[in-house]
Amino acid sequence: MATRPPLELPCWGRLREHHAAVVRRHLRELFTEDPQRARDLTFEAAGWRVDLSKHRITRDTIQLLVQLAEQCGLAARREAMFRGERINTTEFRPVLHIALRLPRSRSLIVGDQDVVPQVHQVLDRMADFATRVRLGAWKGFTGKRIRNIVNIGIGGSDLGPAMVYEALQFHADQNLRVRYVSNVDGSDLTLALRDLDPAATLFVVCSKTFTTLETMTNARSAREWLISQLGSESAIARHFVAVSTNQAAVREFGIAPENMFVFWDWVGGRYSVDSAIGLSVMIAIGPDAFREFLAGFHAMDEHFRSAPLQRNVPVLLGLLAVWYVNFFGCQTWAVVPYEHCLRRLPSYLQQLVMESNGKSVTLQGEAVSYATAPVVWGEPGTNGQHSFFQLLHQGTVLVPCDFIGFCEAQTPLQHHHDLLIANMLAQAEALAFGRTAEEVAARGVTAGLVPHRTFQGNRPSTILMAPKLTPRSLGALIALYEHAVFTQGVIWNINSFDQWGVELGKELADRIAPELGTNEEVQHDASTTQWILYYRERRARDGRAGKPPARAN
Ligand code: G6Q
Repeated sequence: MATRPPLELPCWGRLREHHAAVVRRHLRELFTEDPQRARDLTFEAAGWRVDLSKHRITRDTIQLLVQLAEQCGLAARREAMFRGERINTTEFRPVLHIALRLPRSRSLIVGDQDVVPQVHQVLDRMADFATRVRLGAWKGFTGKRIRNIVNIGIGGSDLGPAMVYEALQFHADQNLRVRYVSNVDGSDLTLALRDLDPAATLFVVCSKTFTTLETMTNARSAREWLISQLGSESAIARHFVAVSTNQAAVREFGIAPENMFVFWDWVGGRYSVDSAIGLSVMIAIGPDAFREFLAGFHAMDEHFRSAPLQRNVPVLLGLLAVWYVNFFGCQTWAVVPYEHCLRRLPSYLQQLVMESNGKSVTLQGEAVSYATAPVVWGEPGTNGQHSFFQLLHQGTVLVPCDFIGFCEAQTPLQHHHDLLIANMLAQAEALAFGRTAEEVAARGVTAGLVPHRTFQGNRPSTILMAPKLTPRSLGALIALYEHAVFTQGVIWNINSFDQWGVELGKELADRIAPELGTNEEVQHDASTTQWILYYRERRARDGRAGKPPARAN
């Protein structure tokens, strides 16, 4: 475990000096000087081929970054995670999403218990339930077959399954409609339900704590909708299942233990799509495909645990973020999947990276003196090319990009796929090599326009490709990012597994919610008070002063 801030480690200084030299180099030169560069800086892991050659690095950079990882104790911290030590030190918990994808034959003893049989027991129950829903053996209250699945959850209990469901649409049962409701904004639930037949609708309420304001509010409104439509409280048993760690709260909500799927406090919300939180995905794609999804994660876990650091793809991706954030001063990172079905991946990774590593206090509780997680953002290609790529190519900020693509199309429209991949490769090429003023002029561009049409290049990107978007390749991709995030957290000496930064806003919302529906005096800052009074007045004037909003818990 790093006991010294990374800045005080010997190789941080060496990286600084090295950066001063590298920053003056252009990717054009680096490629010209080193004909093996593309081959040698392309790595393989769990079915993914990852090209780092268009990064502003040399072989020395990799060596120095790997030394940094060694000096920060990455290998020991990684082992501590895989062994189930309580590395989430502010919540006193192990971090064991890797256990969720261990094969049945393995064991992992935490405390005095082997967690692997527990994981597989839940997976088996999920598989049994998912199969019954898929085959129509699980019927609604009126005897109708379930056709609609509505997942209610937020944050880690929504983004994972929602992203994966969209990603695996071509693997999903087309007779099922699967929707995700997360926002406490009533529009979300209303729009999700307005064309659904309640008698054919199953709600999967996902909440680790089963106390989250948004999820419980949506779940209660969904329950009211169902009861009012089907005319009986008894309908709940056939139309609601829960995924949670909080058995008591699930029972209190009215969902019987046999309709509940558990997971454990050692699974962080944003690391939970491979737990029972993925139930809606399993119903959509089937248990076998879901097990393939887990196998993909596991293959990447094995690579992360055993590959030498200098060829360890998640480690290298994690270290590259450190390189750009701490040495180049990059503040953002773009993720651009060239695959329509991965359109929610940027949002998913936003949470994974920013909630995990958006921290400014070290594990020891001291303020960090260096930058941590970048802002992650992105949109699918090619759409992004027609909006923000201008800035990527000619703007004043340096934004490293991850381009993600697949060799095989998911549809018979092969020419679309060729165009898609051509665009991905073209963007990476254009970013890296640009077009010089001389090249522009040589193309006959008038002198006045030359500066406008010049591309500096030297803008870094990673190309990640797998043969096809499958449950397996998707699982491996998610695990790749999970472990890259882990690596960054180790270097930055922060706890990647808590999220105290979301608490204050929740607490204040809990206080403000009932204040909106009363006339009592409120005590906030002048601005917040002014808005509460303004909203109250409008609410009363427009005759919307119904019952005051309930407290979250
Ligand atoms: C993820 C976070 C957060 C969490 C949501 C939902 O790592 O902890 O996004 O998943 O706040 O929490 P519940 O699952 O408890 O409703």
